[in-house]
Amino acid sequence: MIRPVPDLLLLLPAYNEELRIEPVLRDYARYFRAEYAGKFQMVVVLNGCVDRTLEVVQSVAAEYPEIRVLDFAEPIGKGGALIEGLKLAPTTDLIGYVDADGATKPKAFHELSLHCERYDCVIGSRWLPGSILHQSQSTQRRIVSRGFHAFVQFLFQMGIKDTQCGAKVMRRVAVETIHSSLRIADVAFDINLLYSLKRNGFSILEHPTEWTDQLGSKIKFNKGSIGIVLSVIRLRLFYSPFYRWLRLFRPLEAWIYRKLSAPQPRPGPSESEK
Ligand SMILES: Nc1nc2c(ncn2[C@@H]2O[C@H](COP(=O)(O)OP(=O)(O)O)[C@@H](O)[C@H]2O)c(=O)[nH]1
Ligand SMILES: [Mg+2]
Repeated sequence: MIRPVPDLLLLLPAYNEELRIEPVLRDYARYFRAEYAGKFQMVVVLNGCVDRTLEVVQSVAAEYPEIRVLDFAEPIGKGGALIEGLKLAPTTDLIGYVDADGATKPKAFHELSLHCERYDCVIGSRWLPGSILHQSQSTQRRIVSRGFHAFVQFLFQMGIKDTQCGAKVMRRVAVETIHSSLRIADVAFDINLLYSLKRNGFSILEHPTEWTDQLGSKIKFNKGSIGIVLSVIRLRLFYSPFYRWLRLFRPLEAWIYRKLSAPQPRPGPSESEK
């Protein structure tokens, strides 16, 4: 049962964000203190930062007890960081994530969370009528992004226009149910998450959101984006009836991933299911 005002836990995956994260943490903490009657917590999930992000987050957290930090040494990528953060689902009612660069403002995230009253998962969308996009992406990035979504739609048929928006929020039970099937650490993590939710019968609302493109992307498109395309194909194969016949090719798969320097999640229960 969700309380009248559910507990809300927000994850912020962050990699070398010393220059962008401080105002974002302050904005969120102040906004939710003023506007949210339930318990609100923020957990910043770092891995392998080579700048002062950890110190910056710790100094803001000293002022705002609702902020905590998790720091992993391994190069687990944004997806790997979120897989770790989502393990906190049992400690809250709703759990979500946003980018640490302030692309999603606190009010926009709050609005998404309100729809969890009726849906198991609510995702921000930059491609639905009603969405507001500030400082639009370059034409080249837009084309790549739309091409990628057409490819994802072709393979997974989820009918979701924007799988990659960095703002998503879910009910605890949905995350607890699907957590063991999260295995993709790179940018295809979001597709892994959404497809697992759909397969398990959870409802997903794609809701128009306000998004501000920020300069200074930290996402590494390893070796000409081949990594992410392979991840998407691998994910599709995983859910296909042929997957167990492909066991023979696992060493080849591991070799390709090493060559592409693609991030891998931390080993955990999900690994044993592979
Ligand atoms: N923990 C962690 N966070 C990451 C990693 N790579 C990117 N991020 C975070 O993921 C979010 C999205 O990255 P961003 O650079 O804004 O990507 P873009 O705007 O989509 O190109 C930001 O909060 C980044 O700091 C990573 O390897 N580990
Ligand atoms: Mg960004």
